[in-house]
Amino acid sequence: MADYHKMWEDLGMDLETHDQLCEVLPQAFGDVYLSQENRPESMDYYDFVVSEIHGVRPAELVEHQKNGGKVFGTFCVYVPDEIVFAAKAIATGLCGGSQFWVPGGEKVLPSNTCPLIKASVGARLDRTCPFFRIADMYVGETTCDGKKKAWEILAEDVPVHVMDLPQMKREKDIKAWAEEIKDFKKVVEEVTGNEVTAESLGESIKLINDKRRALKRLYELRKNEKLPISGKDVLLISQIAFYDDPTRFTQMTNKLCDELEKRVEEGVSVFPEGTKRILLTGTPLAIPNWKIHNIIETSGGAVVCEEMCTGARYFENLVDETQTDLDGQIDALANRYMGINCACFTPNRARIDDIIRYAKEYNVDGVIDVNLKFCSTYDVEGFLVERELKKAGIPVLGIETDYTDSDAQQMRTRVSAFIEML
Ligand code: BJ8
Repeated sequence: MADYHKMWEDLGMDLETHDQLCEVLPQAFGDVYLSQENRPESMDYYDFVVSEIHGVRPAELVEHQKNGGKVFGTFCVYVPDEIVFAAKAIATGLCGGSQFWVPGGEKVLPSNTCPLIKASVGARLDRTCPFFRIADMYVGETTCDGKKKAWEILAEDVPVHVMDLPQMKREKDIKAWAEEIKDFKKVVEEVTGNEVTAESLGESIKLINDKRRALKRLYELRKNEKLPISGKDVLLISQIAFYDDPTRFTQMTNKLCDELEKRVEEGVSVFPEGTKRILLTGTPLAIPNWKIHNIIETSGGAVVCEEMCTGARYFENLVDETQTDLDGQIDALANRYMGINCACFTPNRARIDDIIRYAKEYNVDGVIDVNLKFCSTYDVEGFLVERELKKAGIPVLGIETDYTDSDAQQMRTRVSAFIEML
């Protein structure tokens, strides 16, 4: 990896602690990823991005700032990146998926807080992630209670704009979300000094839709009986989608899909025959949280679809590209984003319908409902999800976990027993 210490120092990072993270990540990545056999060649690109995760992309963001551009950090798939890109700014995901950042978060948050929130707050306050240092503004949202309160703590250290996400999906809620998007547009315009026009918004709608189309194309390939790519690799791609330059990401993902289509034609599979097909549902798996995929795929299973924010919720449904004026475009954004089915909504039957539909489309043998500890919305919803899946005759296993490895052995035992039973 190239030496980025100067950039990290300029970003005010805690270099000593950060070096510890840089030491463990390549080992973890090697163990989980590079040990796989017969990976598609085009995975080289994503491997490179991960090997330089705190270098290459942060350097591009810093360059963008040097040229007068702004960077917005986001934590949730309801926040419309289109508005940010339409103001010539860059949006980047900021969710933390490593235990490394959790103790930092626990300095200010109760320990019985979801690890995703603790890691995100820890990454900021401990100054150990360049993305968290670079963002000029964080964009929070009123999804779960833990996040809502975490914004107040983060706002003492960095400018935060919070979007008020409705928790129901009535007509008036969709209108309210359109109003929130309008307010967000104003904030972005003020921070960047650039106006969002119908033309620039039209372009960014197309830009982000193209990324969604590429991801959808990738997922379609996983419907094949012979799987041309592992679930682990697709997870990595989904995680990188939140950080990477959207144009380049789309191009590289389409290139990968070309290779995978050839594999499908030639009948190449990365799994032996008889491998059980698993659908994952639940809370997001922020980078570098690869635990559940790794356990499944080294226990006789293959992950073929994720009904998660690091998965189908991120790319399903396009924004209507036919609108030509700002009001129409913002309504189109509100409609598309309010179509996401997060457990913070009530009721949320559409999520269960999605899971059952995916289970059929991807021809799965079983579903694993995997949720982060202390995430009460997904935990409570898990009861309904699991009951409805059983009713539909789909085997399901519920797992609650965090970012530590302390439960890995126990998880492996449960996952293996589940897969054997399928
Ligand atoms: S749309 S899932 S990205 S809120 S932080 S809710 S795990 S207790 S992340 Fe999320 Fe948006 Fe919904 Fe998706 Fe639970 Fe943790 Fe809250 Fe979480």
